[in-house]
Amino acid sequence: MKLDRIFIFFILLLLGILFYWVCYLGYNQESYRKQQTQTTDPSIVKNILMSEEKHKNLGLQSSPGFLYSQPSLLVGRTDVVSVTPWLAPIVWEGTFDSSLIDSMYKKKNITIATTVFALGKYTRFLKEFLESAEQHYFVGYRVRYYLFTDRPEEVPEIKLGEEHYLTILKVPSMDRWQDISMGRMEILEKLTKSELASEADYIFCLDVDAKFYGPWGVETLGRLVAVIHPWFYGYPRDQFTYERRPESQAFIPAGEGDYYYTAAAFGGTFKEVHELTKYCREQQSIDASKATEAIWHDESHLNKYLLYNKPSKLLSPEYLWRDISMRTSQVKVIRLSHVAKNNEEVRQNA
Ligand code: UD2
Repeated sequence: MKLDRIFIFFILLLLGILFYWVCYLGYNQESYRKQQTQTTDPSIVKNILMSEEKHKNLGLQSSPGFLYSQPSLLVGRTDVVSVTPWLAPIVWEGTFDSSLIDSMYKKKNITIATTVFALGKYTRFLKEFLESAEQHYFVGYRVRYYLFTDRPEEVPEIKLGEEHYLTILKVPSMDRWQDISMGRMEILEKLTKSELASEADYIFCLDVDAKFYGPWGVETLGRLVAVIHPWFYGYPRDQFTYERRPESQAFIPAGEGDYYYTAAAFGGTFKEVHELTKYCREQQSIDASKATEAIWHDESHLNKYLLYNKPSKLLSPEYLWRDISMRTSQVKVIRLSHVAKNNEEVRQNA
Protein backbone atom coordinates (compact mmCIF):
# COMPACT_ATOMS: atom_id res chain seq x y z
CA MET A 1 0.00 0.00 0.00
CA LYS A 2 2.76 2.38 1.08
CA LEU A 3 4.77 1.46 -2.05
CA ASP A 4 1.72 2.23 -4.20
CA ARG A 5 1.48 5.76 -2.70
CA ILE A 6 5.16 6.41 -3.24
CA PHE A 7 4.80 5.19 -6.83
CA ILE A 8 1.76 7.48 -7.44
CA PHE A 9 3.66 10.43 -5.83
CA PHE A 10 6.58 9.93 -8.24
CA ILE A 11 4.26 9.61 -11.24
CA LEU A 12 2.54 12.90 -10.25
CA LEU A 13 5.91 14.58 -9.72
CA LEU A 14 7.08 13.44 -13.16
CA LEU A 15 3.83 14.62 -14.75
CA GLY A 16 4.29 18.00 -12.97
CA ILE A 17 7.84 18.36 -14.28
CA LEU A 18 6.67 17.37 -17.76
CA PHE A 19 3.81 19.94 -17.61
CA TYR A 20 6.17 22.70 -16.45
CA TRP A 21 8.70 21.88 -19.20
CA VAL A 22 6.01 21.92 -21.93
CA CYS A 23 4.68 25.28 -20.67
CA TYR A 24 8.19 26.77 -20.48
CA LEU A 25 9.06 25.66 -24.02
CA GLY A 26 5.76 27.03 -25.33
CA TYR A 27 6.36 30.42 -23.69
CA ASN A 28 9.85 30.62 -25.12
CA GLN A 29 8.66 29.78 -28.59
CA GLU A 30 5.90 32.39 -28.30
CA SER A 31 8.33 35.12 -27.22
CA TYR A 32 10.76 34.03 -29.96
CA ARG A 33 7.95 34.32 -32.51
CA LYS A 34 7.10 37.77 -31.12
CA GLN A 35 10.68 38.86 -31.54
CA GLN A 36 10.64 37.58 -35.10
CA THR A 37 7.52 39.57 -35.96
CA GLN A 38 8.91 42.63 -34.24
CA THR A 39 12.13 42.63 -36.24
CA THR A 40 10.20 42.31 -39.48
CA ASP A 41 8.01 45.30 -38.53
CA PRO A 42 8.72 47.78 -41.41
CA SER A 43 9.19 50.80 -39.13
CA ILE A 44 11.80 48.97 -37.05
CA VAL A 45 13.59 47.73 -40.15
CA LYS A 46 13.56 51.29 -41.48
CA ASN A 47 15.09 52.59 -38.23
CA ILE A 48 17.79 49.93 -38.33
CA LEU A 49 18.60 50.79 -41.94
CA MET A 50 18.68 54.50 -41.10
CA SER A 51 21.10 53.96 -38.26
CA GLU A 52 23.25 51.81 -40.58
CA GLU A 53 23.09 54.67 -43.06
CA LYS A 54 24.37 57.08 -40.39
CA HIS A 55 27.21 54.76 -39.48
CA LYS A 56 28.11 54.52 -43.14
CA ASN A 57 29.11 58.14 -43.03
CA LEU A 58 31.15 57.93 -39.87
CA GLY A 59 34.85 57.34 -40.16
CA LEU A 60 37.02 56.55 -43.13
CA GLN A 61 38.69 53.17 -43.24
CA SER A 62 41.65 52.31 -45.40
CA SER A 63 42.55 48.73 -46.32
CA PRO A 64 45.60 46.84 -45.09
CA GLY A 65 48.04 46.48 -47.98
CA PHE A 66 46.75 49.51 -49.91
CA LEU A 67 49.84 51.57 -50.70
CA TYR A 68 49.99 55.32 -51.23
CA SER A 69 52.55 58.13 -50.91
CA GLN A 70 53.67 58.81 -47.36
CA PRO A 71 51.92 61.90 -45.96
CA SER A 72 54.46 64.58 -45.08
CA LEU A 73 54.48 67.09 -42.26
CA LEU A 74 57.22 69.09 -43.93
CA VAL A 75 56.44 69.17 -47.63
CA GLY A 76 53.20 70.43 -49.16
CA ARG A 77 51.51 73.49 -50.67
CA THR A 78 53.16 76.63 -49.31
CA ASP A 79 51.77 79.15 -51.80
CA VAL A 80 48.21 78.91 -50.46
CA VAL A 81 46.54 78.42 -47.09
CA SER A 82 44.83 75.05 -46.76
CA VAL A 83 43.17 75.35 -43.36
CA THR A 84 40.82 77.99 -41.91
CA PRO A 85 41.33 79.57 -38.47
CA TRP A 86 38.55 77.25 -37.21
CA LEU A 87 40.49 74.26 -38.59
CA ALA A 88 38.34 73.38 -41.59
CA PRO A 89 40.32 72.14 -44.59
CA ILE A 90 40.51 74.31 -47.72
CA VAL A 91 40.78 71.92 -50.65
CA TRP A 92 43.42 72.71 -53.29
CA GLU A 93 45.17 70.44 -55.73
CA GLY A 94 48.14 68.98 -53.87
CA THR A 95 46.43 68.88 -50.45
CA PHE A 96 44.85 65.42 -50.83
CA ASP A 97 45.58 62.01 -52.30
CA SER A 98 42.67 61.15 -54.58
CA SER A 99 43.57 57.46 -54.83
CA LEU A 100 43.55 57.14 -51.03
CA ILE A 101 40.31 59.12 -50.59
CA ASP A 102 38.66 57.14 -53.39
CA SER A 103 39.69 53.82 -51.92
CA MET A 104 38.00 54.78 -48.64
CA TYR A 105 34.78 56.26 -50.05
CA LYS A 106 34.32 53.41 -52.55
CA LYS A 107 33.46 51.13 -49.61
CA LYS A 108 30.65 53.38 -48.46
CA ASN A 109 28.15 52.98 -51.32
CA ILE A 110 27.25 56.68 -51.20
CA THR A 111 24.88 58.72 -53.35
CA ILE A 112 25.37 62.38 -54.21
CA ALA A 113 22.30 64.46 -55.09
CA THR A 114 23.00 67.44 -57.33
CA THR A 115 20.55 70.23 -58.06
CA VAL A 116 20.65 72.53 -61.03
CA PHE A 117 18.18 75.18 -62.19
CA ALA A 118 17.63 76.14 -65.81
CA LEU A 119 14.75 78.51 -66.33
CA GLY A 120 14.02 80.62 -69.38
CA LYS A 121 16.93 80.86 -71.78
CA TYR A 122 19.31 79.24 -69.28
CA THR A 123 18.29 75.84 -70.68
CA ARG A 124 20.93 76.53 -73.35
CA PHE A 125 23.65 75.89 -70.74
CA LEU A 126 22.37 72.41 -69.88
CA LYS A 127 24.06 70.43 -72.63
CA GLU A 128 27.57 71.61 -71.83
CA PHE A 129 26.98 71.49 -68.09
CA LEU A 130 25.66 67.91 -68.05
CA GLU A 131 27.99 66.51 -70.70
CA SER A 132 31.04 67.90 -68.94
CA ALA A 133 29.73 66.74 -65.55
CA GLU A 134 29.45 63.24 -66.92
CA GLN A 135 33.16 63.33 -67.76
CA HIS A 136 34.43 64.79 -64.49
CA TYR A 137 31.86 64.91 -61.69
CA PHE A 138 31.81 62.02 -59.18
CA VAL A 139 32.71 59.53 -61.89
CA GLY A 140 32.26 56.01 -60.47
CA TYR A 141 29.83 57.13 -57.74
CA ARG A 142 26.03 57.16 -57.70
CA VAL A 143 24.79 60.63 -58.69
CA ARG A 144 21.18 61.82 -58.80
CA TYR A 145 20.71 65.07 -60.68
CA TYR A 146 17.55 67.05 -59.91
CA LEU A 147 16.97 69.51 -62.71
CA PHE A 148 14.42 72.27 -62.14
CA THR A 149 13.13 73.97 -65.26
CA ASP A 150 10.09 75.71 -66.69
CA ARG A 151 10.96 74.33 -70.14
CA PRO A 152 11.25 70.53 -69.80
CA GLU A 153 10.88 70.17 -73.58
CA GLU A 154 14.25 71.96 -74.01
CA VAL A 155 16.22 69.57 -71.80
CA PRO A 156 18.74 67.88 -74.11
CA GLU A 157 19.17 64.12 -74.26
CA ILE A 158 22.43 63.33 -72.50
CA LYS A 159 23.97 59.89 -72.22
CA LEU A 160 24.49 59.40 -68.50
CA GLY A 161 27.19 57.21 -67.01
CA GLU A 162 26.56 54.12 -64.93
CA GLU A 163 24.52 54.85 -61.79
CA HIS A 164 23.99 58.47 -62.81
CA TYR A 165 20.31 59.45 -62.93
CA LEU A 166 18.48 62.61 -64.00
CA THR A 167 15.09 63.71 -62.67
CA ILE A 168 13.42 66.66 -64.39
CA LEU A 169 11.12 68.72 -62.17
CA LYS A 170 8.89 71.38 -63.69
CA VAL A 171 8.71 74.73 -61.90
CA PRO A 172 6.74 77.87 -62.79
CA SER A 173 8.41 80.54 -64.93
CA MET A 174 9.44 83.85 -63.37
CA ASP A 175 9.97 87.25 -64.90
CA ARG A 176 12.93 88.55 -62.88
CA TRP A 177 16.27 86.71 -62.96
CA GLN A 178 16.85 87.85 -59.37
CA ASP A 179 13.66 86.02 -58.32
CA ILE A 180 14.80 82.88 -60.13
CA SER A 181 18.16 82.99 -58.39
CA MET A 182 16.65 83.67 -54.94
CA GLY A 183 13.68 81.33 -55.54
CA ARG A 184 16.11 78.42 -55.61
CA MET A 185 16.47 78.63 -51.83
CA GLU A 186 12.79 77.86 -51.19
CA ILE A 187 12.80 74.94 -53.62
CA LEU A 188 16.01 73.56 -52.09
CA GLU A 189 14.61 74.00 -48.59
CA LYS A 190 11.63 71.81 -49.57
CA LEU A 191 13.72 69.28 -51.51
CA THR A 192 16.09 68.71 -48.60
CA LYS A 193 13.14 67.93 -46.32
CA SER A 194 11.27 65.75 -48.83
CA GLU A 195 11.34 61.97 -49.32
CA LEU A 196 14.06 62.49 -51.91
CA ALA A 197 16.43 63.23 -49.04
CA SER A 198 16.48 59.52 -48.21
CA GLU A 199 17.80 58.75 -51.72
CA ALA A 200 21.20 60.38 -51.16
CA ASP A 201 23.87 60.98 -48.53
CA TYR A 202 25.21 64.36 -49.69
CA ILE A 203 23.90 67.18 -51.86
CA PHE A 204 25.54 69.84 -54.03
CA CYS A 205 23.65 72.82 -55.48
CA LEU A 206 25.28 74.20 -58.63
CA ASP A 207 24.73 77.09 -61.07
CA VAL A 208 24.00 75.91 -64.61
CA ASP A 209 26.11 78.47 -66.52
CA ALA A 210 29.27 76.51 -65.81
CA LYS A 211 31.35 73.74 -67.36
CA PHE A 212 33.55 71.05 -65.79
CA TYR A 213 37.16 70.79 -66.97
CA GLY A 214 38.77 68.69 -64.25
CA PRO A 215 37.90 66.07 -61.66
CA TRP A 216 35.44 66.91 -58.87
CA GLY A 217 35.31 63.95 -56.52
CA VAL A 218 34.81 62.71 -52.97
CA GLU A 219 37.45 65.10 -51.61
CA THR A 220 34.66 67.70 -51.71
CA LEU A 221 32.28 65.85 -49.39
CA GLY A 222 31.57 67.18 -45.93
CA ARG A 223 28.93 68.29 -43.46
CA LEU A 224 28.67 71.87 -44.74
CA VAL A 225 30.72 72.73 -47.80
CA ALA A 226 31.29 76.26 -49.16
CA VAL A 227 33.21 77.37 -52.24
CA ILE A 228 35.45 80.45 -52.25
CA HIS A 229 34.31 82.99 -54.85
CA PRO A 230 36.86 83.17 -57.68
CA TRP A 231 36.98 86.96 -57.85
CA PHE A 232 37.64 87.93 -54.24
CA TYR A 233 40.06 85.39 -52.77
CA GLY A 234 42.93 87.86 -52.56
CA TYR A 235 40.88 90.81 -51.31
CA PRO A 236 40.75 92.38 -47.85
CA ARG A 237 37.38 91.62 -46.20
CA ASP A 238 36.21 95.22 -46.39
CA GLN A 239 36.28 94.98 -50.18
CA PHE A 240 34.10 91.87 -50.30
CA THR A 241 30.70 92.52 -51.90
CA TYR A 242 28.84 91.74 -48.67
CA GLU A 243 25.55 93.52 -48.04
CA ARG A 244 26.54 96.67 -46.16
CA ARG A 245 23.13 98.32 -45.77
CA PRO A 246 21.67 97.64 -42.32
CA GLU A 247 18.13 97.67 -43.74
CA SER A 248 18.73 94.27 -45.38
CA GLN A 249 18.75 91.07 -43.34
CA ALA A 250 21.97 90.14 -45.15
CA PHE A 251 23.82 93.06 -43.52
CA ILE A 252 27.36 92.30 -42.36
CA PRO A 253 29.05 95.15 -40.45
CA ALA A 254 32.44 96.47 -41.54
CA GLY A 255 35.33 94.65 -39.91
CA GLU A 256 33.51 91.28 -39.97
CA GLY A 257 33.88 88.45 -42.48
CA ASP A 258 36.02 85.39 -43.21
CA TYR A 259 35.96 84.68 -46.95
CA TYR A 260 33.59 85.68 -49.72
CA TYR A 261 31.70 82.56 -50.80
CA THR A 262 29.94 81.94 -54.10
CA ALA A 263 26.29 80.91 -54.25
CA ALA A 264 27.04 79.11 -57.50
CA ALA A 265 28.18 76.00 -55.61
CA PHE A 266 27.54 74.82 -52.07
CA GLY A 267 26.64 71.54 -50.43
CA GLY A 268 26.87 69.15 -47.53
CA THR A 269 24.50 66.78 -45.78
CA PHE A 270 20.78 67.21 -46.35
CA LYS A 271 20.30 68.44 -42.79
CA GLU A 272 22.90 71.20 -43.12
CA VAL A 273 21.80 72.30 -46.59
CA HIS A 274 18.22 72.37 -45.33
CA GLU A 275 19.19 74.72 -42.49
CA LEU A 276 21.14 76.99 -44.85
CA THR A 277 18.44 77.22 -47.54
CA LYS A 278 15.66 77.68 -44.95
CA TYR A 279 17.61 80.57 -43.42
CA CYS A 280 18.20 82.25 -46.79
CA ARG A 281 14.54 81.83 -47.81
CA GLU A 282 13.36 83.32 -44.49
CA GLN A 283 15.74 86.30 -44.68
CA GLN A 284 14.87 86.94 -48.33
CA SER A 285 11.14 87.08 -47.47
CA ILE A 286 11.74 89.45 -44.56
CA ASP A 287 13.64 91.71 -46.98
CA ALA A 288 10.85 91.41 -49.56
CA SER A 289 8.22 92.37 -46.96
CA LYS A 290 10.21 95.61 -46.45
CA ALA A 291 10.67 96.11 -50.22
CA THR A 292 14.40 95.47 -49.80
CA GLU A 293 16.63 93.18 -51.85
CA ALA A 294 20.16 92.25 -50.85
CA ILE A 295 22.91 93.50 -53.17
CA TRP A 296 23.86 90.03 -54.43
CA HIS A 297 20.51 88.40 -53.71
CA ASP A 298 20.77 84.79 -52.43
CA GLU A 299 24.58 85.08 -52.38
CA SER A 300 24.46 87.90 -49.80
CA HIS A 301 22.28 85.84 -47.44
CA LEU A 302 24.39 82.74 -48.00
CA ASN A 303 27.50 84.72 -47.02
CA LYS A 304 25.87 85.94 -43.84
CA TYR A 305 24.77 82.41 -42.90
CA LEU A 306 28.24 80.99 -43.52
CA LEU A 307 29.91 83.76 -41.53
CA TYR A 308 28.07 82.69 -38.38
CA ASN A 309 27.65 78.99 -39.20
CA LYS A 310 31.16 78.01 -40.16
CA PRO A 311 31.49 75.53 -43.02
CA SER A 312 33.24 72.27 -42.17
CA LYS A 313 35.07 72.21 -45.51
CA LEU A 314 35.98 74.94 -48.01
CA LEU A 315 36.70 74.38 -51.68
CA SER A 316 39.30 76.60 -53.30
CA PRO A 317 38.46 78.61 -56.47
CA GLU A 318 39.54 75.51 -58.45
CA TYR A 319 35.97 74.38 -57.82
CA LEU A 320 34.43 77.45 -59.45
CA TRP A 321 36.78 79.44 -61.60
CA ARG A 322 36.07 82.76 -63.39
CA ASP A 323 36.81 81.87 -66.95
CA ILE A 324 38.73 78.98 -68.50
CA SER A 325 40.93 81.36 -70.48
CA MET A 326 42.18 83.09 -67.30
CA ARG A 327 45.02 81.52 -65.34
CA THR A 328 46.74 82.12 -62.04
CA SER A 329 49.63 80.20 -60.51
CA GLN A 330 47.64 79.16 -57.40
CA VAL A 331 44.86 77.45 -59.33
CA LYS A 332 46.70 74.45 -60.73
CA VAL A 333 43.59 72.55 -61.86
CA ILE A 334 40.39 74.18 -63.07
CA ARG A 335 37.61 71.79 -62.16
CA LEU A 336 34.51 73.90 -62.83
CA SER A 337 34.46 77.26 -64.52
CA HIS A 338 31.89 79.85 -65.45
CA VAL A 339 30.72 79.97 -69.04
CA ALA A 340 30.86 83.46 -70.50
CA LYS A 341 27.33 84.75 -71.02
CA ASN A 342 25.69 87.89 -72.33
CA ASN A 343 23.49 88.85 -69.39
CA GLU A 344 21.39 91.25 -71.46
CA GLU A 345 20.59 88.57 -73.97
CA VAL A 346 20.07 85.61 -71.68
CA ARG A 347 18.11 87.20 -68.82
CA GLN A 348 14.41 88.07 -69.09
CA ASN A 349 14.85 91.43 -67.34
CA ALA A 350 18.48 92.41 -67.69
C1 UD2 B 1 25.92 85.22 -59.05
C2 UD2 B 1 26.11 83.90 -58.36
C3 UD2 B 1 24.80 83.13 -58.39
C4 UD2 B 1 23.70 83.93 -57.71
C5 UD2 B 1 23.60 85.30 -58.34
C6 UD2 B 1 22.68 86.20 -57.53
C7 UD2 B 1 28.46 83.44 -58.66
C8 UD2 B 1 29.52 82.85 -59.47
N1 UD2 B 1 27.19 83.21 -59.04
O1 UD2 B 1 25.81 84.83 -60.43
O2 UD2 B 1 24.93 81.87 -57.75
O3 UD2 B 1 23.95 84.02 -56.33
O4 UD2 B 1 24.87 85.95 -58.44
O5 UD2 B 1 22.83 87.54 -57.87
O6 UD2 B 1 28.75 84.04 -57.66
N2 UD2 B 1 18.87 81.13 -63.48
C9 UD2 B 1 18.02 80.58 -64.45
N3 UD2 B 1 17.37 81.41 -65.30
C10 UD2 B 1 17.50 82.77 -65.26
C11 UD2 B 1 18.37 83.31 -64.28
C12 UD2 B 1 19.05 82.48 -63.42
O7 UD2 B 1 17.86 79.37 -64.52
O8 UD2 B 1 16.88 83.46 -66.09
C13 UD2 B 1 19.55 80.22 -62.52
C14 UD2 B 1 20.71 79.48 -63.19
O9 UD2 B 1 20.86 78.23 -62.57
C15 UD2 B 1 21.90 80.37 -62.88
C16 UD2 B 1 21.56 80.86 -61.47
O10 UD2 B 1 20.11 80.99 -61.46
O11 UD2 B 1 23.11 79.65 -62.98
C17 UD2 B 1 22.20 82.19 -61.04
O12 UD2 B 1 21.96 83.20 -61.98
P1 UD2 B 1 23.16 83.88 -62.78
O13 UD2 B 1 24.15 82.84 -63.11
O14 UD2 B 1 22.63 84.69 -63.90
O15 UD2 B 1 23.73 84.84 -61.68
P2 UD2 B 1 25.19 85.55 -61.66
O16 UD2 B 1 25.98 85.15 -62.85
O17 UD2 B 1 25.03 87.00 -61.38
